[in-house]
Amino acid sequence: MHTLPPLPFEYSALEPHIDAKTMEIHHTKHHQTYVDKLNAALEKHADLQALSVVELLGKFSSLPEEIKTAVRNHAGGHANHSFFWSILGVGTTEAQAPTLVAAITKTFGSMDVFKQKFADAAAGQFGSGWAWLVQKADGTLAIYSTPNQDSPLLQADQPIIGLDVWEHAYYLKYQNKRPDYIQAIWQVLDWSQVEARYAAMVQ
Ligand code: MN3
Repeated sequence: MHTLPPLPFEYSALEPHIDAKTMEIHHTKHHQTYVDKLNAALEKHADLQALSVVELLGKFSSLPEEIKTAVRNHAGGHANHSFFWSILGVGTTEAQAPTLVAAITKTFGSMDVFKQKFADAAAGQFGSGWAWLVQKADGTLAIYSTPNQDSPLLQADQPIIGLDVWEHAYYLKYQNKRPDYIQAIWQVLDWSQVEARYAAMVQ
């Protein structure tokens, strides 16, 4: 059975950038629902129940047709949210991500250009979805958005930074002002965590 991972911080930890009520509902209601629906989808597939969501998404094309949509949405939702919580936190700076900042600067020209391209991807995602910085299989970095709960793992890309742009992630505080919420990510990103992820990828 898949279970809801505890948040690595208090619901209020990201105030005022992301409010406690949003974090509580997002974690205990939205994320929990993906976990529950994934477990329901795997009920009749005992051979798949021991796989992690990363493993499930990694072998997506070989999964039984009747559970593909549920895995795409709910293993995707579970993986995306678990990832998202893990890279959030206050009190770090870009200086704590030297390997990643060097790679971003080399790829996109500067951190400012990178942040603008990431914001453009997040703002440009029509309807619900996510914005991502990923490492592709060839080792290059890329920015894109995905609809719904589609995970970069579906195309064998490794997420480094992700931002949930579903309205449930920001509507209580930001209402229709998605661009303001997008800018808040730079106040609540745990650079030491994303550095650790990226450093492990490029070793
Ligand atoms: Mn969400």
